[in-house]
Amino acid sequence: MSTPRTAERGSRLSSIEIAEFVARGFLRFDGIVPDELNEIALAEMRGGTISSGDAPPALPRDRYTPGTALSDCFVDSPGVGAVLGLDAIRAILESLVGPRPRYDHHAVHVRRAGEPSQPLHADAIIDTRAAFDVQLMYYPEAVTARGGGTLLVPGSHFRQVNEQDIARYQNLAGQVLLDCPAGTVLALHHGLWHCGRRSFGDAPRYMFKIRVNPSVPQVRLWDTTDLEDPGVAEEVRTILARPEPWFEGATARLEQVQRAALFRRMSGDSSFQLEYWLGRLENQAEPRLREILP
Ligand SMILES: O=C(O)CCC(=O)C(=O)O
Repeated sequence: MSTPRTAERGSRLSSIEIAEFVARGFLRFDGIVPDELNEIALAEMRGGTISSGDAPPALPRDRYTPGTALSDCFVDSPGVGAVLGLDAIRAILESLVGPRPRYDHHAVHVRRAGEPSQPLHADAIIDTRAAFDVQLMYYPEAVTARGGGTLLVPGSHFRQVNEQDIARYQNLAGQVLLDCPAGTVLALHHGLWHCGRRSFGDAPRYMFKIRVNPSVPQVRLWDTTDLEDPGVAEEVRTILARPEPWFEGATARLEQVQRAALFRRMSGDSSFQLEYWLGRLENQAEPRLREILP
């Protein structure tokens, strides 16, 4: 998986990174959070000052109403709150969901030693919106694939499912089992299939997850200046057309249509498509037929 660089400087994402997000449904930022913050955030998670939004809150401040401005959440937290306030993290969110994202929910996911695998799932229910939410997954400690690394199925985000309806799938070609340094953050499209995998480690693994909603139309929110470069525009198309190993032959076209439609919405380029897959679906013969029929 690539490690995008632009957000690490606190600047908005590039078109290549957005194309990766559209195609694969997630971006990965290795070690983007500095060690000092990782230590404080880990202590908050271990100590329960940052707890799961679903569980009785350790502190009243650790529960927020969905729709609250993210900037009003975790303001007293020197760990997780400071992570969310990092320029790099704000730049990622700004590029994907825009300024002033809204809090949806959060959870601290702990994978205990020997804990079996979670069923494969997508969060929430079948969601047919054109807008998308982003889920950040933040790992304050290094994670190994065998030590409870999260499993992701790249490119699965357009396969809209109801939560654990996909639980019967154990392994898919091209799946990613996370293995990452401390301070890594993933940014996921809300539809991405994932699960906490069995932990063969001997210590609990902590991960802070937060879902945010956009408060503006998700159009040209990233640094789009590079789209003027024909080389970048070509690379974007290549990424959007690239199949994942679990696509079966011509099935790839189904994903390409969805990717083209999402990139079209996000770029504001109403003529964008990959080959003619989207255009053919949009072709309305009736007006032309009316011209030639009596
Ligand atoms: O613990 C993990 O690695 C993933 C957990 C998760 O994201 C979930 O339960 O929705």
